[in-house]
Amino acid sequence: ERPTTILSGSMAPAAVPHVALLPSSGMGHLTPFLRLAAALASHGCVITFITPTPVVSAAEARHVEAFISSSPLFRRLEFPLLPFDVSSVVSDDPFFLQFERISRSARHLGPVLSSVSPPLSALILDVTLTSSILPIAAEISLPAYILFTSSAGMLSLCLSYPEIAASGGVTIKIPGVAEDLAPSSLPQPLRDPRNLFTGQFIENGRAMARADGIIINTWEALEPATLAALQGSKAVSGFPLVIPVGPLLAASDIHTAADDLVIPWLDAQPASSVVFVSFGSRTALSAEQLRELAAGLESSGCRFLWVLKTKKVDREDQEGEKAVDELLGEGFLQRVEWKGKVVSGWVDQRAVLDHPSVGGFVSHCGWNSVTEAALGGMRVLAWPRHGDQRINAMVVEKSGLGKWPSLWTWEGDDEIVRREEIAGRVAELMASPAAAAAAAKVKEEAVRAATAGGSSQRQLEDLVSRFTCSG
Ligand code: UDP
Ligand code: G50
Repeated sequence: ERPTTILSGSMAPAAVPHVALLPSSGMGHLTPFLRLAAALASHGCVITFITPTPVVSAAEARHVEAFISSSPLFRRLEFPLLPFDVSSVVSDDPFFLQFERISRSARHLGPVLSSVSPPLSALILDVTLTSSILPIAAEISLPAYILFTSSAGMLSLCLSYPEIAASGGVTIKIPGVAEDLAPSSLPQPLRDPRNLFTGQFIENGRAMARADGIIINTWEALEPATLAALQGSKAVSGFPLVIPVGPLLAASDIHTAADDLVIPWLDAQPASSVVFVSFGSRTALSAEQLRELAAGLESSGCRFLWVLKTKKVDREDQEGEKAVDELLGEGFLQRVEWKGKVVSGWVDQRAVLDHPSVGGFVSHCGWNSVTEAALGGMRVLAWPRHGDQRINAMVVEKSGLGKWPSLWTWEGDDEIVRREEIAGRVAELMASPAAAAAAAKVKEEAVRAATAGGSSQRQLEDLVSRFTCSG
């Protein structure tokens, strides 16, 4: 079958690549897929966006909906999932369970992909689905690319981990990252070999070599040593191509009620005076840690905007003001009213990071947040909490985007980070012109990579031309 043709500006027939995108679950995974879809469409691709249903969070449902209706180049394809008995696996993480549920429904995806019209040129799948979905694409001879949703540092770990686990993990050598990584920087679930995530991670790490390429939302100037190490191993036969296309730019913005509270408040604050505090879409701090953070922000002397999350999945996340006050300490909201804002619910983080009143970012270092901070030129105080975030925090520190107090605890540790520590580090970040200048330099490089002629734009063009050849 031949790809459809259109007449280009020069009247020569050109193939229109038709690409199917398959995200897994969680906003951290959905977001780069939406951004990649927009980037591919701007390079002339038609996109079929596959949604495994039901989705886990309300935010995912909303964002897919808004995205699909934003352009006729985007088509939506629902992939209904088989029922899945969660009692058969070791994990209580709703997102890991969804990775597994999608994987166990994989055999129904082949016929769906074959029936799409016009025929597909390629499939781009989420890294968490690698071992289950690559064989399905291979069966129907469909070129398959992985979208790796985290840093190149984390990709290097993911590719190295099967061997590290097999050898008992005495030294944890991660090419381009660390000669001997501290075990405490590995994602927490990997400590338990029976954990659902651990099995998936090892199988996906092994299977990745069979992909036609690994697309990643990073860029040469942000992770030069790691990308060089990864791309250098192309010499090893069978090692897949690593394609850095970042920073991926926003696809479509969703405006929410929380934004209506936040943006006018920011408008009224002095330039670069506000520290933005957020731990992403799926990280809730313990009640004790929340109180300590509140007290730390209060005594830092800085203005702050804090997105408060008390539950992992947003559908459960609606706290009234009274509950928040009890949680953060009696009278807190009233005392800080003149300089601090606490919001619960979704705020448009990109709009916040681009706001001139915001001068710093306390971040959990989810990879999307790191790339957004880089594009906003926003200095970061890294406070990783879970999973890949310590590896990402190493990138933040090494690139100059921010600082990581590596002794600060994360999920699963007994100790919490005390208010004096938090206050000191926040005040230091906000008072440092050197930190602001270093972050501004990271922004310059990020913008250059994403601009016409930049390294990531060239990678995208190459990728699209590969779709056209193999479609
Ligand atoms: N995000 C947002 N508003 C919120 C929470 C999150 O816009 O209130 C966005 C954030 O900008 C990022 C994504 O959701 O693009 C979260 O992905 P990330 O990788 O930073 O962290 P995760 O949520 O997966 O831990
Ligand atoms: C969630 C998490 C930890 C974590 C990741 C999460 C990653 C890293 C990439 O999404 O994204 C990755 C995840 C799963 C997999 C392979 C690679 O099987 O809590 O590290």
